Amino acid sequence: LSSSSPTSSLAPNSTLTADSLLNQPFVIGVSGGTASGKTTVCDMIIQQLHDHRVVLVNQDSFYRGLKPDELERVHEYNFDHPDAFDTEQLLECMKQLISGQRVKIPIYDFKKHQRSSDSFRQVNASDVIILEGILVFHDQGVRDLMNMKIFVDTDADVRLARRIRRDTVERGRDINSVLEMYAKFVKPAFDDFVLPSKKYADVIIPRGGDNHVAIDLIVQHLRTKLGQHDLCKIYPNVYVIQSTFQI
Ligand code: UZR
Ligand code: MG
Repeated sequence: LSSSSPTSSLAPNSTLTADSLLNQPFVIGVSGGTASGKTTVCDMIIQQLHDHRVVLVNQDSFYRGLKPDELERVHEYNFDHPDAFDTEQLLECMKQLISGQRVKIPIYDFKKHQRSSDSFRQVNASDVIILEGILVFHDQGVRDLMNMKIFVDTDADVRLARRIRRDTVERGRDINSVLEMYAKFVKPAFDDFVLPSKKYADVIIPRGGDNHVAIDLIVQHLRTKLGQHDLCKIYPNVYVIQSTFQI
């Protein structure tokens, strides 16, 4: 423990000051290509941190609902482009959550390409906030809110196979339209926007949810950080020396 004065900010580069530990939740960004296993990785982290308050925010929830003319030509709509998301609203929600407020998160319907007009998901303040999505590292403002950035790196053939299964079983699509969309939008946007954002990651997990060792290491690190958080609550005038972490 050190008595040097901490700086007060949302700590970038996975470092935390006593100030940020005291007042703000730990924010984790989880990115990666479509069907890479992002949701599985998040679920595993949440499961292992069962004794902490953890909340999961999906970037998918912030898809803009399609306007009637866009709905008519839905096959020409690029859902994999950064502009498909309402990033302003995502930022606003994240900032409120980080400041300890309860927020309402929109509910997006993947079959209708619309947001629910009358229902929201109510999310309470937490110790850990996980923000998950294909493009959560794209916007600098969103990136700057994160204390740890994880990129789930899964081979493209594995992702495409999973994507076909998911879209036909869960999202009511036929296989031809899935393949057409993949070639026209999903793959080019992965190359143009998702892959370039991998450079911002602190931790890269190969093979996604199958990689138990990586998830154990991440959870161990989080437990250390959250332990420091508890310590700061008990001894608010004592500062924690910053530590770094790499896999
Ligand atoms: P994940 N998506 C849809 O299929 N329909 C929509 O209404 C909105 C989004 C897809 C989107 C992207 N692309 O590849 C994927 N398309 O959801 C991102 N086409 O979700 O990270 O869970 O794969
Ligand atoms: Mg997902």
